[in-house]
Amino acid sequence: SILIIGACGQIGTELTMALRDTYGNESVIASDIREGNENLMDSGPFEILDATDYDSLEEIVAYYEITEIYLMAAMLSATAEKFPMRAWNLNMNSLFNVLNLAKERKIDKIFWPSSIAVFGPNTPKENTLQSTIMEPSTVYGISKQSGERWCDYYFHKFGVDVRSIRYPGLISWKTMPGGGTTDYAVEIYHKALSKKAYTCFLKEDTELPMMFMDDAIKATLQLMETDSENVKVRSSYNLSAMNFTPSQIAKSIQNHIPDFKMSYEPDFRQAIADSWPSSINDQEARRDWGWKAEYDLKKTTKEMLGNLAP
Ligand code: VAH
Repeated sequence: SILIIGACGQIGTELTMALRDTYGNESVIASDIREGNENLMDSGPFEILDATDYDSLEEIVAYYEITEIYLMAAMLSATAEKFPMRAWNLNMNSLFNVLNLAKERKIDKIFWPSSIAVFGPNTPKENTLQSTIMEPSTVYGISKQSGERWCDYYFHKFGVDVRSIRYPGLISWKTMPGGGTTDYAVEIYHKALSKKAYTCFLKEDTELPMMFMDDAIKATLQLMETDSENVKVRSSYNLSAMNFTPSQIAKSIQNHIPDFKMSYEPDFRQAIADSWPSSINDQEARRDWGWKAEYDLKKTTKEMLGNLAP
């Protein structure tokens, strides 16, 4: 069966539902440091789990006969800048726990999320390649770059079947935004509907790679379901869907809510966003396991407003 660690997070919540739809509720065990929404809690097994606690994790793996783990627990970029050592401890020790379970052959397969945050200020910003200069300048980015190196090492050294995706900023409506620099692109829809106005913490021309959650979930399942020999990248795959600026997303909202007002008050998160690329080249994901994005900004705005509208 499958265990999701961090099942109550932005990706975890939707990944749990998608995996339960695909493999059946009882075969997908959700776990997190705290309880989640009733939909997630009522639809299948749930365990309170601290992802850094190896013994508790090992117990759950044995009890539920877990064969695959999706490790979605992490501290995101903005929060990690406030608590560097807590972020490093959570992001790295949770990964070592899962990699070592696989090394001991206690589980067969792992999914671990990386991020465009692995790229840094001197990475070429347009059409950023799979393999390029990577000097991340955020705690979160450093932990994701380091995690990628360990995934690649455990695959080559111990044959651990760990697979990973460098997610762009993710946009979804089923959970509230939590600590991400790209989360302005989630908050904006809530505020557009509740206040017809949003004060953005990034400058209007800050172009970032973004993706609607349905595409991110589709890619995750596609990568995990493809044959192991198709997975040529064992650090983490670049993945791309769209890239836009705060002013562009504001305009797409104004197509639905004409009197929506956008204002700008950049804060500490501007420096984080400025260190990341504007667009990503994902030719390897297309080549190796048939990746193709479906949602552009127009479709994303329609979906977000449609699902969030009272
Ligand atoms: C963050 N949403 O903002 C995450 C993501 C690329 C950004 O890693 O930290």
